Amino acid sequence: MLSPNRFDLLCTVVGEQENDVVSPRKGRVAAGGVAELMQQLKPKEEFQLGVFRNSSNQNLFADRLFDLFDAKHNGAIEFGDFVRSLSVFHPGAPASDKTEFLFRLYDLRQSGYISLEELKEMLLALLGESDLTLPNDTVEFILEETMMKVDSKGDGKIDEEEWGEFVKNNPSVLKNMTLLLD
Ligand SMILES: [Ca+2]
Ligand SMILES: [Ca+2]
Repeated sequence: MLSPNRFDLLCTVVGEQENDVVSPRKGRVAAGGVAELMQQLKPKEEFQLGVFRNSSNQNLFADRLFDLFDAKHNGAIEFGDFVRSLSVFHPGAPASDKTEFLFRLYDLRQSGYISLEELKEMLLALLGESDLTLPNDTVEFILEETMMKVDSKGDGKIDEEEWGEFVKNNPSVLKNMTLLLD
């Protein structure tokens, strides 16, 4: 089950690194919390998590990210798991790891494939991130185009193999999967 405040939990690891398990705290933490967190962990370097540009529309990503980071699925992220999960965002992490991580991120309902509906939710979340407003039919057009491009087997959903092919041909998709050093 996803909980809307799970990202807050994730961010509480700041300043609690000596504790093994992340504990809840009050108030919302901006998606940029991960960036802040990285600054805490590596004070000399400024990290930015490309997925999260602003704080208002991150819930979808945040919930799903929490789930992916929560290796033991016990509603808490242990510090070691957290660091291991974050390593996939390292610029030097293998593209195949990033590709797989993104697939799992987009497969919101963990059905093993990305449906048109999931694609839409992600697109709308991304548009929200960038404060871009598009008319509905433009959104539908982008979705259909994307699905057509990625869904090489033509069954209306994206499996992991199709996703891998698509990313290989469109490496810019992984752009958001790298922590940018300023
Ligand atoms: Ca799915
Ligand atoms: Ca397909």
